[in-house]
Amino acid sequence: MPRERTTDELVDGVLRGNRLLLARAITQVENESENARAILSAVYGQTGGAHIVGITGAPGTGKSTLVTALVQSYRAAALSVAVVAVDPTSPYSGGALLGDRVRMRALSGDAGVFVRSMATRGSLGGLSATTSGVITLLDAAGFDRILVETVGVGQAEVEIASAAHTTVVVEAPGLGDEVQAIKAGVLEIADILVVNKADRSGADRTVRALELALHADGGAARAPRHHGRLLAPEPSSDAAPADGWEVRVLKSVAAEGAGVDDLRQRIEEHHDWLRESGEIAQRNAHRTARMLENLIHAELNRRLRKRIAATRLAEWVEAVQRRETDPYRAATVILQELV
Ligand SMILES: Nc1nc2c(ncn2[C@@H]2O[C@H](COP(=O)(O)OP(=O)(O)OP(=O)(O)O)[C@@H](O)[C@H]2O)c(=O)[nH]1
Ligand SMILES: [Mg+2]
Repeated sequence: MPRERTTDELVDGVLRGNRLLLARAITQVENESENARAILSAVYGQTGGAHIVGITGAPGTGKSTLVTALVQSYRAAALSVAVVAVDPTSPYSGGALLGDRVRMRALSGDAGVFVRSMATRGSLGGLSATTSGVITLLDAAGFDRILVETVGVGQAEVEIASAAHTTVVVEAPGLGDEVQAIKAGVLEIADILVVNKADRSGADRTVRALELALHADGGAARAPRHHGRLLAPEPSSDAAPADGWEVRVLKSVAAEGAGVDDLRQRIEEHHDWLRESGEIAQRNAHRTARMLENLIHAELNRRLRKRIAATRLAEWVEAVQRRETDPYRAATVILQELV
């Protein structure tokens, strides 16, 4: 049995980038343990250095393969990188990535790489406080880039965009023919689109369909975006600001490493653009606001659960069943007693 580490030891270990202690601290955050909050609070002052990149998209589009290849590209560029896979269906240690075993083994002894799969989305569901806690730890540990892979199923895509500086949406050939199949929400959150599996037929059609959908709003895609929302109304339809970000559609064959360096470069361009345009401040404000909201929700939920147990909920249920009261009135009365 490894001995329990004190909060101070974990904080110190995280800040020194000690992998073992970092892993322990992450486990504490995942388990929402007693001292998780103290650890996060203590390291938070040392965060802000990492560029956080969300990689999202439909199941099986090749996100994990792409992330693995991206990690190598980052290492070749002498940048350290941490990977968080949220609710992975294909674990990095095996599964669909068996073909990459050799490459991953080459990475596993590398102090500049840290890979963590998270089997939980936290007690609230969604990409909530738990994931941003893990990102906080990795940031504090000094990684230059943090890649967060989530399977895009509606809400998860939007949430990753709130947690990341740059959002990459991964598509694969096969849906390009039907523009209606391209979810509008996906286009709204994407800073960069990638059509992976470009070795398959129909890749160019998918690229064109995406480009068409992107430009369907008369060039609005070139205006500064804040996760889909225009920051300010455009003065005129063809006057995209000089410092606007252009959402481009790239192609890759992640399984062969093709197009991966280009993708990394485009991510780096977005990183630079965020800083040069000042947009980084807005994204960080947005990230912080979401983080605060999530933390408050989580804490409120925890407190309410604890106190609702003491409200003799069963008695209220019976009273409603007997039609002595109704759920609407009951909820109001219970809440009044709680807060
Ligand atoms: N033909 C082809 N296959 C690929 C490519 N990239 C990945 N694959 C394969 O696609 C399958 C799914 O790859 P993953 O990387 O696990 O995809 P994923 O998006 O992470 O999947 P989930 O996490 O389950 O959503 C695997 O069998 C990969 O080998 C590619 O560029 N071309
Ligand atoms: Mg995956």
